Amino acid sequence: MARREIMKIGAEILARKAAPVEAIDNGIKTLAQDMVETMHAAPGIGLAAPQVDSAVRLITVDLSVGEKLEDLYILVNPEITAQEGSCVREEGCLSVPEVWEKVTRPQKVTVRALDLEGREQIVEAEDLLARALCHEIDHLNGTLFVDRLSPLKRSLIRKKFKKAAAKKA
Ligand code: K2U
Ligand code: ZN
Repeated sequence: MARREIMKIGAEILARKAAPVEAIDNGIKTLAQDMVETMHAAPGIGLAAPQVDSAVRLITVDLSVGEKLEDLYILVNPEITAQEGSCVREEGCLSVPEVWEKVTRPQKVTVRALDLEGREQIVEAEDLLARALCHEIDHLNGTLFVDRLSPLKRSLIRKKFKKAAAKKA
């Protein structure tokens, strides 16, 4: 178990479509455990593998942030198979520090995925759990929540981080 560095907006891997997990081997299981530890330490209620520099379709979600084991989801090759309704709520992202903006998302989603034992699981989610699942699956498709804001807001935010990165370089 080890925490991993969280990639920030501007990192190419965050804009790429992650590859499906072909075999749930020890590498994937170690990555999953490291993602759980990194998510809890952030703290966060979700994390996607590209955020820790691994371009594979693996996400972790835990609304209890480590308090309740039954709240932890480790989902391999997750897919949204149904969605319903719409709601707006402020979102943040561990890869876009200090930015909180309202994002419209489905109120309910059904997600089909494999668990680390390779068993298929169907997750019926609503409200914040639905939002976290959509937010993390977006990461697997190279979409950040800022890409769902108005073009003006999105360009202002991207420019701000580009300038900060240039200063650091
Ligand atoms: O993927 C990430 O960057 C972690 C996100 C996940 C998330 C964002 C907005 C709404 C749902 C999930 C967050 O940074 S985790 C931090 C957090 C904590 C409590 C409530 C919302 C977000
Ligand atoms: Zn995020």
